[in-house]
Amino acid sequence: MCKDDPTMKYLTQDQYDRFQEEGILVINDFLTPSELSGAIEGIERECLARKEMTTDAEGFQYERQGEASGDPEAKIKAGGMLRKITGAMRIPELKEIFTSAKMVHCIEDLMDSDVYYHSSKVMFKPAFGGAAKPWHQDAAYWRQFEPRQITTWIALDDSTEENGCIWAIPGSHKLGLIPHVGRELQIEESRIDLKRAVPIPVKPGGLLLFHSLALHMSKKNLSDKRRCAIICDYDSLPNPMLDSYVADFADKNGVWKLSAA
Ligand SMILES: O=C(O)CCC(=O)C(=O)O
Repeated sequence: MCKDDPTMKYLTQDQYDRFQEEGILVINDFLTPSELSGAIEGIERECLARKEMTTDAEGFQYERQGEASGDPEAKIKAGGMLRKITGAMRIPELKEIFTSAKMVHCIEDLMDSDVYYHSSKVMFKPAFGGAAKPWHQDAAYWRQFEPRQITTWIALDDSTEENGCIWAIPGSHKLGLIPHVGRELQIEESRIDLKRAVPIPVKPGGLLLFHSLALHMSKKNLSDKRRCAIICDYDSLPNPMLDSYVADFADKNGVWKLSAA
């Protein structure tokens, strides 16, 4: 497939072609050093403001006992060991990044359409036991919508095989939606050609993009280094966003259209 369009705003033709072919793309040094340090400070500030919390609340979720940590009934692993924050867009430093002209231009290039906000989160993957995220396609969580979203995943730490970087199967976005099972909504490994799985290490500030049908996972973090990432999902259709924390930005239908500044 070829876009061959001189109006591309952020990506090169080669990056565009690679994304269409593989459904994944890494862009190194996407964040400036000050965006990177600002994002970390913003997240630390939000965590500090909730340091007395001991149960999941306000979109802050703790790591739980169990391999995939997706069971809200399971015991929390250790005090203060956060797994994720949903609605990351509410953190001003992250909103700056998620709505920046370079980000919106990048997504516009890939979608070739308007860009709408869908959802966002921080994934901490803490040291000494951050849980695995089993094989899945993001579109499985959003079955009410056509699978035309793109996920952006930005490393805040050095994301390596040791601390649980993302693994993906290039080209798997062409397979359509595969059945997902279980509480965590995951794909049984017997359905996956695991020989084609590749690790995708990303340096701090690097951006990993994937199509909402691209198969991906991350392993448990048994290392002594945190592997934190910020994630924002964008839609190419005017679907209502899945984020109550920034509802003020939406129109009366819950749709937030992002436009490049
Ligand atoms: O950051 C990770 O380890 C996995 C994130 C992910 O795939 C998801 O939340 O859908």
